[in-house]
Amino acid sequence: MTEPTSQLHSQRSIIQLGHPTLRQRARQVRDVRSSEVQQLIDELIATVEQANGVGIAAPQVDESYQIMIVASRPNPRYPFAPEMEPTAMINPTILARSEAMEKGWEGCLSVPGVRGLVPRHCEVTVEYQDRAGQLQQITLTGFVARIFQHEYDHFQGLVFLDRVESEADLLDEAAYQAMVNPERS
Ligand code: K3U
Ligand code: ZN
Repeated sequence: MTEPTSQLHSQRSIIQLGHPTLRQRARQVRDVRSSEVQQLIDELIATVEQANGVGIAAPQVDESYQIMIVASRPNPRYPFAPEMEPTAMINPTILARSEAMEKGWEGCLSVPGVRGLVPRHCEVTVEYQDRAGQLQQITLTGFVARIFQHEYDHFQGLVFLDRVESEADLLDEAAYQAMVNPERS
């Protein structure tokens, strides 16, 4: 029987808030097709899958490069989120942002135990290189746009807590789970 591809690649340790790399600006990737970059992409995919996340950015594994993985799937807060194969987006730029913004719940693998309501643009049009080095342009909406903006912030040295507008918009994990699954608490 063939194992899922991600299990053939090593996971990386995720650094936590307080580590200086999370506050640095990430560098552009020069050679997307190099074996080092391809290996880092595979490790990021293995890491986000193992952590049950919906996205990850390379600075979170202490690699200060503009590489993110977006891996949307439906979840209790976003039941209509699309199920996506983990997708690498390299050297992304935002070409357009919707005026409309929406607050939504976020977590971060580098900030365990805290959830926050974060205002994000409902729609973003982005350009990025895929893992083959090809330039792609796409308009993202809803939860996928939210994941993208969360990961893009990691390239600027920002975390979601920096965008939370009020303390009332923060919950610890237990309170968040009780809100999402009230019957289980
Ligand atoms: O919040 C998390 C989640 C997991 C499954 C469904 C819905 C939410 C896990 S934390 C997560 O996936 C972050 C990952 C990070 F920090 F490494 F980038 C991404 C994220 C979660 C929620 C909204 C936006 C981005
Ligand atoms: Zn994060």
